[in-house]
Amino acid sequence: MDTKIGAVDACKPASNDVGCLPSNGVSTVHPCIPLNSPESTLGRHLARRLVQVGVSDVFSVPGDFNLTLLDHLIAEPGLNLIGCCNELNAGYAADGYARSRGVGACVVTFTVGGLSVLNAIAGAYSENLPVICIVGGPNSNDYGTNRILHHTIGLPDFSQELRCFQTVTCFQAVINNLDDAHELIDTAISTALKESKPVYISISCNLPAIPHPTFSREPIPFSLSPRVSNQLGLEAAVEAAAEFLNKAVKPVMVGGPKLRAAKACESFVKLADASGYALAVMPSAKGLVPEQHPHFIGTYWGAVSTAFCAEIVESADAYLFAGPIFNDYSSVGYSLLLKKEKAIIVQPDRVVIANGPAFGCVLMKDFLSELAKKLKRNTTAYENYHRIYVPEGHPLKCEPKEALRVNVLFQHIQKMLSADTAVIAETGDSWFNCQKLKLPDGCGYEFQMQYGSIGWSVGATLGYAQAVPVKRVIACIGDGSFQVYIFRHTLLLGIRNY
Ligand SMILES: Cc1ncc(C[n+]2csc(CCOP(=O)(O)OP(=O)(O)O)c2C)c(N)n1
Repeated sequence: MDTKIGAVDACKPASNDVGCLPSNGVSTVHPCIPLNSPESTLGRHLARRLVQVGVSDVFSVPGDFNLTLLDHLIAEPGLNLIGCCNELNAGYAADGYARSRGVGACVVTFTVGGLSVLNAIAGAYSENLPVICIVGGPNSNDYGTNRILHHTIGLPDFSQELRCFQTVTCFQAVINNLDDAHELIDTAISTALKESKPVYISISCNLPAIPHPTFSREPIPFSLSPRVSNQLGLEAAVEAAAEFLNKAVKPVMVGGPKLRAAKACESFVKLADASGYALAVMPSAKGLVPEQHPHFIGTYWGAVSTAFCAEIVESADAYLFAGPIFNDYSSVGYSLLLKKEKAIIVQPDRVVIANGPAFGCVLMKDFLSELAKKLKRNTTAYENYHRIYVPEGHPLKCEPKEALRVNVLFQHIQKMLSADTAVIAETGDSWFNCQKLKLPDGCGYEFQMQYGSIGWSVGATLGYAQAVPVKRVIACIGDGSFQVYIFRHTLLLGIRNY
């Protein structure tokens, strides 16, 4: 019998398909079928769907298992394929892209690519970013055959990559059958958008070009049913919160990093406008709360807050935190002087009032908007801040021939900032230096405070800049973190030259 095992090249000239079986194989659909109906294919469907949800750039690294898929993505006029030198960079670029566009995508190859992009996907999970991670997977005919594939650790087990992604994505679609491919792709994409988390889509390498009736027409435009609050829960939560806050003498409000995933930045500002409350931001939410707001009192970060901010927040008799994450960093080693009985904690779909009631199925943006209508105006906390605030001294000027100091450098960076710029701050000293920048209205600000993976910012800068070409992106990166990128970059260039 002429069965070739792992015949990667067997049908390459005809179809570009990887690892496809010779004609005597067990396949029910011949993987090398001519592409006679390019419109009705899985590859085309995925390409159209990406465009429909707002992805116009896909970050990718080619490999044996995704070549046919990439051909279909390239063929889509609305998609721009950006080749990256390494999967980790592609994942970071998709992360940066999602921060600006609301969704990002990357395409890598089976296991060698998948395990390489995994760290970036974990980072996107920690930052609540919908990144669609697409992996070219094993030939559908190889499932269940006990074959060993290249680019794996050499065991006849195709689930290793999937198992790794299960812990860092909110949905996994393994597409090795055309019958349910349409449904799985749509479910994966909508879950990413609904949950604001990354998803994993593995597509068998032999399937993207095969016509199938489920793709026989232009996809119905993508639509997501909006999430809605439980109306009774919303009313009860607003009533309880208004009662709690209206009897406070000097209430404040503090924005947290989940404001973005909850799509509640605007309603948070509206609440500040209506209530007159002093407005602070957690360090991890820098860029999500307007620092030029008339009631802005700075960054609340416990003992390392900006001047006079902690005094006002911690002495308030009521504080509303919208979307906080209290981890070891943002809580300065769990040393915040906050009391649960004084706090209203608003999460993307839940409100907890002091030690008392919790209200589920209440969306943050609905809650903040409704609460704005019920609060008595109270500017006491802001007035107290204004009374004690002493403007910061200006950093010393640089003497002629003096070595450049970081504070002088950042004085220059500060002057470059406007609504037409965005700052990307890498983990390390850049985090702390960039925290001190005063962001003008409309100036973007991105960093990875929860995951803190060095090297993230270079890829993320590529993705962010690609998503908003009109903005000038200023990336602040320590040399150590930059070397992580350089190493990944030059290593590959070296191999290419060789
Ligand atoms: C992937 C990863 N590995 C290790 C670390 C731990 N770490 C945090 S900062 C840092 C050094 C960064 O050096 P540099 O970029 O020069 O930062 P700076 O000196 O500006 O703080 C390391 C290794 C990390 N955050 N992420």
